[in-house]
Amino acid sequence: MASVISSAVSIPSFTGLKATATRATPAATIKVAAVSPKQFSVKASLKQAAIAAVAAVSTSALLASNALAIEILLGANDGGLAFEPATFSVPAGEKIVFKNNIGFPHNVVFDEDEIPAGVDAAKISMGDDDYLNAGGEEYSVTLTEKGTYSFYCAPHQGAGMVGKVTVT
Ligand SMILES: [Cu+2]
Repeated sequence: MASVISSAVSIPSFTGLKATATRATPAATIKVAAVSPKQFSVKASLKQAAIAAVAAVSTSALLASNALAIEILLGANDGGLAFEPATFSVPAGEKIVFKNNIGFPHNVVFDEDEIPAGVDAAKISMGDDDYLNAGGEEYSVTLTEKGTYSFYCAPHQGAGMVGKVTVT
């Protein structure tokens, strides 16, 4: 009995817990008759706690994978030197993830003259000389002031790699 309880409580992972729960259930069924009702209720509540823990783990994993964020590709899929999409909207506070796709190095620099008043362009931009050099590298920024923001990729601004985000 004790071994069933301790293994059910100290499960390291969701997968491991599922496996243990499968094993523990028949054991509990067999041993119910041998233990007092009081012992059984303690065990049952521990099992319920373990089940609740599983629910909490799977819920947080789900939230992590669905975390509010918009992804902008650096370099269009057709090979163009562009943000994709180049124009988009996000709610204030939603993370914007710029992800290296094609044609890097790229970077993300907000135009200090085309962002809402009071926003510090340096705080939301990569440095002019900071680049995302490898595929899949990301730069994330969260904008909290509503308004429109223009940005560009310093190496490719002349080639038209510019964008605009509206924070709503
Ligand atoms: Cu670029």
